[in-house]
Amino acid sequence: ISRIDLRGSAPAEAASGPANGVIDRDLLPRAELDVEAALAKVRPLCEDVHHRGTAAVLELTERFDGVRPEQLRVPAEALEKALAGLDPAVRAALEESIRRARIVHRDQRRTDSTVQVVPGGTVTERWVPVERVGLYVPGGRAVYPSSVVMNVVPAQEAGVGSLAVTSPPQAEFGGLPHPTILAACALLGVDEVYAAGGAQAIAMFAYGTAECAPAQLVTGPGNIYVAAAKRLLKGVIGIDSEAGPTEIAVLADDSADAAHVAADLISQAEHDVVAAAVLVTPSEALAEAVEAELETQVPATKHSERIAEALSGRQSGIVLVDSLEHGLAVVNAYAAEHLEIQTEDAARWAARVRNAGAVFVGPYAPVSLGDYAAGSNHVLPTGGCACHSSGLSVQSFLRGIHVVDYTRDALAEVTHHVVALAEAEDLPAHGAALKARFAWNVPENSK
Ligand code: HSO
Ligand code: ZN
Repeated sequence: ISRIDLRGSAPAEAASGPANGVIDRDLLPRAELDVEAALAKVRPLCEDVHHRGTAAVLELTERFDGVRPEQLRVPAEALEKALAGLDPAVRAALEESIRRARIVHRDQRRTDSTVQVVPGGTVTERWVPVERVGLYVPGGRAVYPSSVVMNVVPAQEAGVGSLAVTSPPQAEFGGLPHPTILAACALLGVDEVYAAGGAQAIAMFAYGTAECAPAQLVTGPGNIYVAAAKRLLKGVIGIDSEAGPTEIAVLADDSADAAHVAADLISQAEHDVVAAAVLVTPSEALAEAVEAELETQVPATKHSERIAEALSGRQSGIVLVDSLEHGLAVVNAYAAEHLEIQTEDAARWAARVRNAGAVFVGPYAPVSLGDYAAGSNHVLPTGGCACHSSGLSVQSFLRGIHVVDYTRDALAEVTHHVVALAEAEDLPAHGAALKARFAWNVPENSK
């Protein structure tokens, strides 16, 4: 893991002002993903699915996943069988994960609210769930039943009526998606599951096929082709934010346990060779201790090669800062997907974090807890997007509809203002639509 020494560069304003303006983000480690390049490859595939439907999805699946599922829709018996075959400890853990996620997400539900703007004039905000959602679940190396939970629970708690899951078929499982994915779907009560992956699966949800009705929204992480297909088809279908490689940032001082900090950095580096693990600290002693811990811990982990590559990549590093105040400005500028605060008075520092997908406070809230069983969601903005976006929540599956209700008198009272603005925009017909209602009795001030 490399060191990036920002000491001596603490901006004087860092304490008060927003951090983004004062820290140069380019100095901080970060991976780049070239989704644009994948767009050209993905376009013809999506068009093919648009025109030929199921036949195209099956052919493309065979080409890219090396197996042709017997049918696109996973039969109910296969879901039941997968659940029956699930390791009891994994089943119990998934159930607890689902239970906690439901507690948190149920609380996110919004209630409709009506505001009386003027006597006789109200605006109601009505929260309406998206009708049908498609959820993409990756196959291959990253088989994450926990991500099925994190996507399905908020959709269900939002009241989405129809929910379908798709995941690439696996040759070793007879052309079905991975059995733990199927079991997680069964546990969550999702019975509509497809054996399709890649760009063709996104196109299937966007355009619909004879077997799969089109969805209004698709969520869930995927590889670069999935990301490209989402970018291409957004407009035809709503998408969640693009999920990039996982990131962990840790803001720590001398009070942190170096072994735990190292273990947490390793935990997210385990995802991917391009995963980012960043420690931000004013303590040279901690930096050294964490380096030493990494040296002993990394070789002992199962995926040591992948982890070593992620930690030595330019997206990872130990950033030395002048003070925790400087460190706070740095992590705010970085806007990590996951941010751990392992300092004295951790809650106080955490309260001052402005940009992060999720914040983990103190020594007993490691990111892995949030990945599986905190109740929080683990689908979070990456790549610095945490400065403008939020993680997946019930809100992601709702639309707020303004319902405008005015009486005759309330409309009459404001007509002259609408007419004035309409005229200023050279759109007199807009004003006329109001005036027409008062043809026999135009209020004095709206002529
Ligand atoms: N850390 C990942 C989520 C995950 N971890 C799934 C384990 N399984 C992105 O937040
Ligand atoms: Zn993780």
